[in-house]
Amino acid sequence: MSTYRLVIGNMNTSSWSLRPWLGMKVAGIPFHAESVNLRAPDAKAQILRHSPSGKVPVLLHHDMAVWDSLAILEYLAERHPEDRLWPGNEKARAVARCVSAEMHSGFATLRQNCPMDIMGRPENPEGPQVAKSDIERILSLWGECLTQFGQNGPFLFGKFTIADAMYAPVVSRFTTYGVAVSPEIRAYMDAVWALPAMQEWQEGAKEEVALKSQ
Ligand SMILES: N[C@@H](CCC(=O)N[C@@H](CS)C(=O)NCC(=O)O)C(=O)O
Repeated sequence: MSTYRLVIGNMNTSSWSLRPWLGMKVAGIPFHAESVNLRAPDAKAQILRHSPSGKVPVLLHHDMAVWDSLAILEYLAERHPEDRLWPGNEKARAVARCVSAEMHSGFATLRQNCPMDIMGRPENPEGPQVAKSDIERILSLWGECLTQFGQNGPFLFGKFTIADAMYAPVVSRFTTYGVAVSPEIRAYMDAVWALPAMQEWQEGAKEEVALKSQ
């Protein structure tokens, strides 16, 4: 039985939850997912039972809680070195950490104006225009990673890594908001979107939205 419990938010909208969930699924690390409906009146109290920050995702493992998406992925990369969650090459690994940290701490304009909504369509069609400079920076860094490090597979560093998990919600946003991209970037986004784990997350989002409308 899995010893990991991952507490996540709504699959349709919780972009931070998608990151470790996808990383663990793609790496094949078994875990039990528990979700909190972030719109429930007692959501905060439910989350605080597990996560000292009052936010999801949180990974529960034995007697400890790891309560931040990137920290969870780092914790798993250390515990499962055989899964190579970071690139093996030192230079590629440093760049993968930079782009992951840049996503983690930045792009606030994109996050505010183009929130992840897998099943929805933008309420704010101006969002991509407002977030133009964040979008341009992401497209540029994706292009650089793919050109420099992406020779051995369809992902930013060839094989799927934490960097792809960190940007998966952006792939969703660019898809649903209809951001125009080059064929090279389109191929990258298609590879992320087509991952069986990404399909599973989308199915979960679909079921969640269908239940809400009943
Ligand atoms: N830096 C955190 C951010 C987590 C975060 O903002 N989570 C949102 C959901 S996507 C949340 O828990 N919101 C509930 C709240 O703030 O009450 C991480 O990477 O895990």
